[in-house]
Amino acid sequence: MKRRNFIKNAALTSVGTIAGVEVVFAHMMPKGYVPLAFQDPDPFKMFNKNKEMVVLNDRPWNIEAQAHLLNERITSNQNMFIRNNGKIPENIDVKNWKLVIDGESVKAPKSYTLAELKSKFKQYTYQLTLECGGNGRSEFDPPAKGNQWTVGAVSCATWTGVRLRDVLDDVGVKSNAVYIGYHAADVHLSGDTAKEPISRGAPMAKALQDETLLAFKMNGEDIPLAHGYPLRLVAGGWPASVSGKWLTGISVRDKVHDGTKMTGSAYRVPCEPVAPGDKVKDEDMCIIESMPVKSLITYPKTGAQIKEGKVLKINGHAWAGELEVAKMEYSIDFGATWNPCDLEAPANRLAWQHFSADVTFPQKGYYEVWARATDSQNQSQPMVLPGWNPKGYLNNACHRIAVKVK
Ligand SMILES: Nc1nc2c(c(=O)[nH]1)N[C@H]1C(S)=C(S)[C@@H](COP(=O)(O)O)O[C@H]1N2
Ligand SMILES: [Mo]
Repeated sequence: MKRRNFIKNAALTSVGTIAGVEVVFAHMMPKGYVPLAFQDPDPFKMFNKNKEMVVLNDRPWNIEAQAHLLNERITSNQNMFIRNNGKIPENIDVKNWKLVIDGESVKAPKSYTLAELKSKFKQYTYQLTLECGGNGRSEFDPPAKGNQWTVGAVSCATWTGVRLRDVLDDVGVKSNAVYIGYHAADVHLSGDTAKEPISRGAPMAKALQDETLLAFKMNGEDIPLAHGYPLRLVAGGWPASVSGKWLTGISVRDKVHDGTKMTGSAYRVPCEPVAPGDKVKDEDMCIIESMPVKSLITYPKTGAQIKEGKVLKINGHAWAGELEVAKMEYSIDFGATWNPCDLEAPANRLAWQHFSADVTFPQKGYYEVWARATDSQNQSQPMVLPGWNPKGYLNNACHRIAVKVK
């Protein structure tokens, strides 16, 4: 934030105007004073976020939750992380908003207004888990560049919209279709309108799933601006980067989509495991698809204290990309023994699942409660950091909280 204030100050002292208007008492302004008109907006107010959310970057905006903020069964806007690659679009004209479906593998391009999408196709609502591929990156050693997410780049809101499949059916897709790629209205940080900040996508099989939506509502209301108003692609269970915000286009491709952040090393991990710190060639990096099994203790907060002999109720959520979570356990002895948690079924496919347990402790002292989920293919979360990779993706290590019994 300082960087921009500095630039604006420098401009002000040389010009003596704000937005084309003379600053009459410019000579009276204390040295180093930042005029209100130039002060950075409060992101918590601007985005309607909980004050306990953590800002990782302001250019572009990247804001994460803390574990205890994610205790709600359905994530509300105020506790939902923001991950932007470019600048949020301004002056959105909803009436004239168009979604263009094009690409090598459509019979003929077609476009829809929001009103047409809403009236022409059946609407569906699903609760969908969206986790950033880089969630947990801060733990990697050697460190990986990028936003240093801890545990809070995950959400599970309800999304209402029409099925991408139904819209593609209406357009007419050729049999050589391989992939879809999205295009959006956000602006590249350079301001260059010829560049896209991000344009990712998914194979046809994912695009055609029942739960893959072109959504216009989040938790029953218009999608908040930061989360993709007025239209968003939502593909639960995959890296959230597939879920394009401010959606203006879908290209049906006859090859793997090659938009911004689909190629090189972006959202890719080594196809074969590598040693920490190894250099990996781009051609040896594979696109991340379904996210791995993971869980989060959302109650109580780490550092909780209870009286000796009392039961500690813990709860949280678990998710497993395309799969279901089959088993949830906790440990109070650093993973030596595990006890079962109660685990609920998901609200629908690709929604996270709630777990809870009554934890008792043998005596006074310091404990850690570790939580471990196992998916329907018998894959469990690792207790410590999993496979190191150059960009710091897919850290699904067990979440843990500290507890003091007094
Ligand atoms: N148009 C557009 N869509 C986007 C992004 C973006 O920068 N621009 N970021 C992606 C990434 S990397 C993530 S993790 C999610 C974040 O969604 P959220 O900000 O609604 O939580 O949006 C994805 N969709
Ligand atoms: Mo992301």
